[in-house]
Amino acid sequence: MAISWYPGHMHKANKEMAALINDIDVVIEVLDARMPQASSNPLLQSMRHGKPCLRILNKADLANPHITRDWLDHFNREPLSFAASSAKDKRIETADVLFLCQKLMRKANAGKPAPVVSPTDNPDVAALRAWKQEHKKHQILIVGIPNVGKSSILNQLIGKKIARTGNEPAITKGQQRVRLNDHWYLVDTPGVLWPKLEDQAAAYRLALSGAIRNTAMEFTDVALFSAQMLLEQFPQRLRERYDMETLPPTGEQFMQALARKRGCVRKDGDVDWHKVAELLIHDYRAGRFGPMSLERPPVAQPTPAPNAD
Ligand SMILES: Nc1nc2c(ncn2[C@@H]2O[C@H](COP(=O)(O)OP(=O)(O)OP(=O)(O)O)[C@@H](O)[C@H]2O)c(=O)[nH]1
Ligand SMILES: [Mg+2]
Repeated sequence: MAISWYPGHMHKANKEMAALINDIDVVIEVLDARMPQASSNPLLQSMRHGKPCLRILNKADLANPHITRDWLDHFNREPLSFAASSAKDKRIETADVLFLCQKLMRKANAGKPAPVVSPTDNPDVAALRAWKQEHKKHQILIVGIPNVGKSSILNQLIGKKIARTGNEPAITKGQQRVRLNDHWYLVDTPGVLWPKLEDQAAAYRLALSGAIRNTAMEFTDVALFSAQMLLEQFPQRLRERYDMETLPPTGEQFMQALARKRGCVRKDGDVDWHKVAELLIHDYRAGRFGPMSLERPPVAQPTPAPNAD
C-alpha cells in the first residue's frame, strides 16, 4: 500500500509558515539524523525564499555518529546553511544555536546593498533607524516533519517545558511564538509532510521512524519493508537482537521466524502479523538495534583544480 499522509492541518500549517516567512531571520529545519534525506521537506526550499537555514540533525543518539558527521559536512557545504547535531543525552546548546544563527544572518546580509542615506536625512531619524535595526527582534522558525523533535528542541533552547511533546506525530497543532531573550523569538510549528511522497522507499523509512500516523500506514507492510532492509544492510544487528544464528533469506520468512520465536502467534497457530510487525517497528524506534543510520550523504565532488579541463 502506498504511503501518503497530508491531512488538512498540514496544508493549513504549510500556508501559515509561508505567510510568516518574510518576518523570519533564520529557519531551523529539524531533521532525523538517521534519515536526513527522507526527513527533509522538499517544499521548504521554495518556501524559504533564500532565508538562511540551520539544520539540526536530531535524535543523533539513534544514528551512527560517523555517518552523522558526514551529513553535517554535506549540509555545511551548502550556501547559507549550517548544520549541527542534537541527541537525547547531548542536547544542542542555546549559545551554539544563537552563534550559528547570527553567523548565518551576517552571511545573508553580506550580499545586500547598504541602506542609502540621503544627505537630506534628518540625523535623528537616521540614528533612530540605525538603533531600531540594531535592536530589532529576530525570529527563528522551527520546522520539520512530524515527531522529529522540534518542540523538544524549542523547550531545550528556552530552558523550560513550554511546548507539548510526545512520542507520536501531530502533537503540536498550531504555531507557538516564544520569547527566548531580548533579541530572539522562536516559533514552533506543527510537523508537516508534503502532498505526494514520491519516493516510497523514503516514505517507508519515515513510517518506520514514527513520522507517519499509525492509522495512515499498514504496520505489516512497513515491517516487511524494514525486515528486508535490515536483512540486507544490518544482518548482524538482527542476529544479535533476536538471538538467531542463521537468518531466513527474505523479510517475510524472517518475520515468520521472529513471530514463532517471540510468541506472536494466534490461537489457530497462524502468525499474528500485526503483533510481530509492532515488535520490530517498536524495537527500531526505541533504538534497540543500536545506533543505526539508514541513509548516507551523496559523495562530495572534489573541487576542480583551477586549470582543470
Ligand atoms: N531518542 C531521542 N528521542 C528524542 C530526541 N528529541 C526528541 N525525542 C523524542 O521524540 C518524540 C517527539 O518529540 P517532539 O518534540 O514532540 O517532536 P515534534 O517534532 O515537536 O512533533 P510534532 O509536534 O508532533 O510534529 C518525543 O518522544 C521526544 O522525547 C532525541 O534527541 N533523541
Ligand atoms: Mg511539536
